[in-house]
Amino acid sequence: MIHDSRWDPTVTRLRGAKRVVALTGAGISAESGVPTFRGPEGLWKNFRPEDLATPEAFARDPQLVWEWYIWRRGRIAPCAPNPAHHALVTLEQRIPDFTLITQNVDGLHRRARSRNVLHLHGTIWEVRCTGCGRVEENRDPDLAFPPLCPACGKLRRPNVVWFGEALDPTILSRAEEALQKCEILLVVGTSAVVQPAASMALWAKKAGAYVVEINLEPTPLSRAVDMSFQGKAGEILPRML
Ligand code: BV8
Repeated sequence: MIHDSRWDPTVTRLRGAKRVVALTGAGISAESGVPTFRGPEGLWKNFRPEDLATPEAFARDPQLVWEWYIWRRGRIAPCAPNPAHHALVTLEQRIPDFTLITQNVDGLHRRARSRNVLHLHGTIWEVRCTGCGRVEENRDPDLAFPPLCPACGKLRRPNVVWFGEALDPTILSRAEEALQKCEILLVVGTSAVVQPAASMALWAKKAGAYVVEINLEPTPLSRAVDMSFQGKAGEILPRML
């Protein structure tokens, strides 16, 4: 990919920026081999989100929901961070105040050594007790059944935010605060469908940020952002830096 002069305003701003936020979705992990949710081979293709990523689904059929997450763990485990994840680590090292807000539960930003990461939707590598709320790391890829809590004996679930569930208020307010004060927001690899993440770019824009979108294709955000670059995050982000 040659240098695109349309990048210049973004690159110039990034050079002098003090406060930058990156908001990422499943698309940033696509080049690592992690299936996206709504892409051609998307995770949701075989299942509808309402069928599995909801507390009702887990209450109705914990086994089915659990198996879907174990299948996803198996899909994600061999995947490594890609140049897009690493580019955001480099950016974090260069920018005095950098916040990474991710919708992803795959843990690849942490694996790439990003430090200030807000996981809006939790992580697939932890379980949470449905009884006492105890959270523990759990990377077991073959757990055939939802594990029981050693403390209270109730079912343990993936420590992710399902549809219809509220996001962690602390994480949400830290994200809001970062979006309110940032000079630049990079929105990378999200279809901008799931709320409240999909509204975050508009919050930043309203607060005066310069908003840049990087995505393979246009999204509902594309008209509202300052710059929209179509292409692979794994190519555009490293080149931009
Ligand atoms: C809540 C965790 C309230 C689990 C997920 C307002 C309006 C309408 C609906 C709602 C609303 N407010 C709330 C809702 C309901 C709901 C919602 O948003 N529904 C949608 C479907 C309309 N929201 C909620 O329920 C949220 N909760 O608001 O609570 C509340 C308050 C108080 C008390 C009770 C309740 C919770 C939502 C969280 C759901 N959990 N995940 C799991 O992962 O299993 S969402 C799931 O989708 C993932 O987190 C994923 O990250 C997220 C968003 O998808 P994307 O990341 O964007 O991925 P997608 O595949 O869609 O897109 C990939 C993009 O990448 C594409 O654009 C593609 O072009 C691009 N791409 C691909 N390859 C590349 C690329 N780009 C660049 N480079 C590449 N190589």
